[in-house]
Amino acid sequence: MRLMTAIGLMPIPSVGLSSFLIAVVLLSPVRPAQSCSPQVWDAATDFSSTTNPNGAWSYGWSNPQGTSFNLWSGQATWGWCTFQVWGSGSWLGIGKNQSNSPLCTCNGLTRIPAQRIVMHPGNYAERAVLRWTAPTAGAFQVSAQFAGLDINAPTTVYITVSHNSAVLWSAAVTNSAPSSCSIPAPIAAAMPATNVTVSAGDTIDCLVGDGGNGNGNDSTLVEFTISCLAPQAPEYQTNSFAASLDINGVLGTPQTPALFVNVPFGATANLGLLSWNVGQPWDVGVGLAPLIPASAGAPTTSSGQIVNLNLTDPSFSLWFNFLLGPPWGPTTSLSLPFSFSVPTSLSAQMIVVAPSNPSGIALSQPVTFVQ
Ligand SMILES: [Ca+2]
Repeated sequence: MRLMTAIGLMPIPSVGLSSFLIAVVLLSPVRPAQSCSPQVWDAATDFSSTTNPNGAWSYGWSNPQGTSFNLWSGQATWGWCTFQVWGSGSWLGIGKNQSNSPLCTCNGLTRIPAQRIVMHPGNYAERAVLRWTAPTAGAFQVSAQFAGLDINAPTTVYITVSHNSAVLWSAAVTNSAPSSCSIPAPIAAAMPATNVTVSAGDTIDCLVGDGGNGNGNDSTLVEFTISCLAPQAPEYQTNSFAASLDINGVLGTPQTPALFVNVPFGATANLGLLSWNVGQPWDVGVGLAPLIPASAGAPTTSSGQIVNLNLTDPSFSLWFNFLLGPPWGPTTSLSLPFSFSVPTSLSAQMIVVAPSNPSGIALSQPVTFVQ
């Protein structure tokens, strides 16, 4: 009840600002370097014949224009090969020779190197699509190369590598594999290493189309590699089990905070607070000013946590005058319904003492609520 009152009468107890600032600054002037994990996604090395999507990789197909994406849900055996591919039994599909020897007996006409991926367009000009979905925002480098794998006639395909709907590179592949299976197919087209800045969830696709002359003899070797150059540094703090705050369960991301705008007057929302640090001091900071992203100067702790509230905002306050209220608990979570009857704009972020954290504190995500 006290907390509900606190929310309803915001801003609540003032002060605490100076000590809060001191704590943050003393505990952490340095922002940790960002690193990538994993560093490299190699379509052949990562390939799965049983899972789709498979981590960042998805195996699918598109319409002839290359403007759609359909995820394969099942596997089939190509009539001219003995190994399974993602497909439906026609020529359209994606597979990998998972043996350590070249596959030389696919209808006697196709040479698939050991541990390499082969893609084939469809009978109705559908394109085979190998898709990578960015797990995080940042800068990545895309590399690809291709070769024809049929020996009775040149492979004739058209390759497109795209970032979302934007084409990064395209080329025709028109060559054949050597008749001797022990000789690798020569690379016919190579995409220069290309740096791309992506947002989390962006897609980078490799599409193999039939080249406009049908899909006969169009087996294509595909080497497709994406390397992380630098992940985008987080701009906003996210929740953890040590400190979690949300409104109606909505979570932000490292690049996008949880925002509630144009909330109807009188509408009831729910403030959720959670921490496993029962018995520890805690607090909630509240202010009317907009959030500050890390790149705009938000203080950051030694463990990389970001104080997104504007601590210099005159309206900034803390519920318990900076950790001076009752300790957190005895339950690990609180659910507090609230509503406003007058136009209100506020941002909030939770802080909990966390002895196991190098900075000594845990911060929740910031949330902004605007009526
Ligand atoms: Ca063709």
